[in-house]
Parts: sequence; C-alpha cells; structure tokens
Amino acid sequence: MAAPTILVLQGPNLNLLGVREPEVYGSTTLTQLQQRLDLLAAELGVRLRHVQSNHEGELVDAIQIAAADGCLGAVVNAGAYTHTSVALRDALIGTALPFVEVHLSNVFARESFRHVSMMSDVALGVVTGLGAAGYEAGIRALVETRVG
Ligand code: CA2
Repeated sequence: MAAPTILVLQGPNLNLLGVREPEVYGSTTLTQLQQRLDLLAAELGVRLRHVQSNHEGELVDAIQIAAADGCLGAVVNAGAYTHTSVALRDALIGTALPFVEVHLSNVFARESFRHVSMMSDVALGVVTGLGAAGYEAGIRALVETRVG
C-alpha cells in the first residue's frame, strides 16, 4: 500500500526563500527546506506533496486535489494570503482537510495586519516563528493525530 501523503503548501513569494530577506526568513532555500522535510517524512513513513504557488486559485486547487486524493492532511504556510484569503479558508473548511498553519517568522512580533489569520481558528494548530522546525512539528502532529 502507498504511504500516506501530506500536502506541504507554500503561498506567495515563498519561492524566494533563502534569496531575499534572510534576516526575516533565514538563508535556507525552498528546495533545501523541502529536502529537509522529505528526510523527516521518510523517517515517519509518510510522503510529502510539495506545492508552492503565487496564485490564490492554484492554492485552492491544491487543497481540493489533496482532499480528493485522500491526503492525510496539510501543512499550510499561505504567506500573505493567510491574512486575507476567504477562498483558502473556505477550501480548508469545505474539504475538511486536517491542517497545521505554519509561519517561518513570528507573525505576532511583526505588523498588526499579520496578527490576523483567516484560518487559525479552523486549524489543528498553529506554529509561528520557529522556521523549518515549525513545518516539522506540523508534519509530526498530522502523523500523530491521524485517524485510521
Ligand atoms: O512568516 C511566514 O512564514 C509568513 O507566512 C511569510 C509571508 C508573510 O506575508 C506572512 O505574514 C508570514 C511572506 C512570505 C514571503 O517570503 C519571502 C521569502 C524570502 C524573501 C522574500 C519573501
């Protein structure tokens, strides 16, 4: 049987990781982050489906497709769409895909508009400010809380 799959969803501008603003987001590139998470996933016996998009509708599509494919859940860093996107909130609620909201930076130590999330209240949990370790915590939590 195929290993259970977790969607790791990255929103707008996260393709710039490690290239711009290393003082805020660190010097690890998106590819390096994905490789690190893949190592953890292999240890835990799950697979990761990595999706990054700068387009809101593509992020909605990825959530719907993950749910239709029977993915175990999602680790979601929706970037700036976290703070604005009713469409992503609706997709997460509508699909009932269990998810952990993750932010590399501590959004509560930043501008007040980043303190608002359209999805925190429907997430299993939220990890903010721990960099790559936040994604790892999200993956571990999904594996530990999975039903079936
Ligand atoms: O801290 C996070 O992970 C954020 O989700 C990142 C978003 C920001 O809008 C959220 O408030 C918090 C921004 C992602 C932009 O990523 C960049 C990475 C490197 C260089 C420039 C942008």
